[in-house]
Amino acid sequence: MMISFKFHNYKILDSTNNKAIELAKKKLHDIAVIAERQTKGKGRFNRQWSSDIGGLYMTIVLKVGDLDKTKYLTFAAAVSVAKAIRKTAKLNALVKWPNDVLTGNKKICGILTETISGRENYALIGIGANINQKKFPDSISNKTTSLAIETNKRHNIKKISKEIMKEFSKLYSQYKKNNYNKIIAEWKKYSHTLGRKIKAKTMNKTYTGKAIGVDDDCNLILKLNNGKIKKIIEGDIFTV
Ligand code: BT5
Repeated sequence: MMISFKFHNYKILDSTNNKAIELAKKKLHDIAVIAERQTKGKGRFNRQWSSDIGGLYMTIVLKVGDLDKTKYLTFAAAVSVAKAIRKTAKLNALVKWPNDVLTGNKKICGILTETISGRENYALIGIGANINQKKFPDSISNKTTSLAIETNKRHNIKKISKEIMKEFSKLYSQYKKNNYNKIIAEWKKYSHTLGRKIKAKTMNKTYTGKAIGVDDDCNLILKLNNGKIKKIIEGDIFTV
């Protein structure tokens, strides 16, 4: 059964993830929280997410079981965004490990998954996608793009959010049937990462090698320059 998500729309929020946490604590789920802009948009590791008007800022609230499995939801969200971009803007959107969507080698979307654990567990899947922005802060402008920059026209944010949720619903129904392999397979189909020479920066170390796969747990498998195989569990990657 495909579930449909109710949209909760706001003009401005500090972060749609924070609002999602608040609503999940009131036991709301199967909803998508959307803001037109954010004052404190967040990325992973306490980074900032540039959240001017023109972008899509959306957090999906799900009630989940095993929190170890939420990484599949991050993959599912990235694939959903890539598919929605391909459909609405006819661009070659690809997913980059672990939580990005790229077009033309530039970041157009990032995903931040947070969780609430307790008697009931929730996953908050935050999606930031650049739609109609024409400018970004200097610090990120050379590695960032938007649909408007790529296509030279404006796009309907609401329509794209619906398209993302349509794709996400399909993958989420696989998730609920424990068909994680289906999600991984879809992610691989749209992968920008696999087959590339990359540098992976983890908390403690940097590794250089070729991305030769993702395993069943969404970890990135690198073949290092010295021939050894290294599993990357968290961090950031850069093409070299
Ligand atoms: C991410 O983190 O890519 C996750 C971003 C998630 C944002 C959404 S918006 C809706 C929801 N509510 C929130 O508060 N967050 C989520 P990470 O992989 O750590 O990448 C963060 C880095 O991306 C920053 O340090 C910048 O270098 C860069 N960046 C910041 N704003 C950007 C933007 N609008 N577009 C592309 N790159 C950006």
